[in-house]
Amino acid sequence: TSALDVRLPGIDPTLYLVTDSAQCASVNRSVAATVAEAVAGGAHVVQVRDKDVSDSEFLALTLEVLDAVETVRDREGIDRPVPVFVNDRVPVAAELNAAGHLVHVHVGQSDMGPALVREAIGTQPLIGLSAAIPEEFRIARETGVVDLVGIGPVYDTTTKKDAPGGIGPARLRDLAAEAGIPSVGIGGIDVARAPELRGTGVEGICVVSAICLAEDPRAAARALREAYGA
Ligand code: TZP
Ligand code: MG
Repeated sequence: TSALDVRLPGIDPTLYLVTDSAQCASVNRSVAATVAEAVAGGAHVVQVRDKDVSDSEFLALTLEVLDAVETVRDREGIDRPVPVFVNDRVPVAAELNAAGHLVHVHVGQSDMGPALVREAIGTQPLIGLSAAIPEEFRIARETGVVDLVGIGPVYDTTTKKDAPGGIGPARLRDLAAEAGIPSVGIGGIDVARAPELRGTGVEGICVVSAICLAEDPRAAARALREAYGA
């Protein structure tokens, strides 16, 4: 049994969509509609990320996304679970889970630490963590509570304003090999670059603008999966 099966049972992390509300709005499409189309096209992990709204607005947005995911899974006959992560916002995740939803939590290095997140949300939800250097992976492994790491930025990106420069596919390969936890690459990934990430050892690719800004997010998701070779 691989680390993938243990950490992410039944889940297909090949293509992971992180939402950006402003990018979706700029192409006159809701976040939920973008998610629905992307899931139909093969993005089978979703993260709701919005740094610019209140917790109550974020909660409402996450409920819309959860509903969109379940509706599209039904309609398209997608049997695998499509986990929905929230970025940071641990209290929102705890509230949703207490209400009977299942949402997962992704945190960055300057957010609540994974062990505290685990205490707050219990054993069932998945925990994702952004990591970029071996020391961060070591700590993530030692806590024993991190299910998925996001490695990046792989390429330069303008989506995350404070992001450092891209580490490149070779460095991604080194980090993925050392991670000891299932990983995805994020940052500046598009259809043109996805082929460079084949064989780097990550379980999948994670994108924001390549789907949120796409004219047709379903076609974009399909094209990304194909370009990545999955
Ligand atoms: N974390 C590292 S890079 C990034 C985040 C949230 C943004 C990636 O966005 P894009 O548009 O796929 O480059
Ligand atoms: Mg954060």
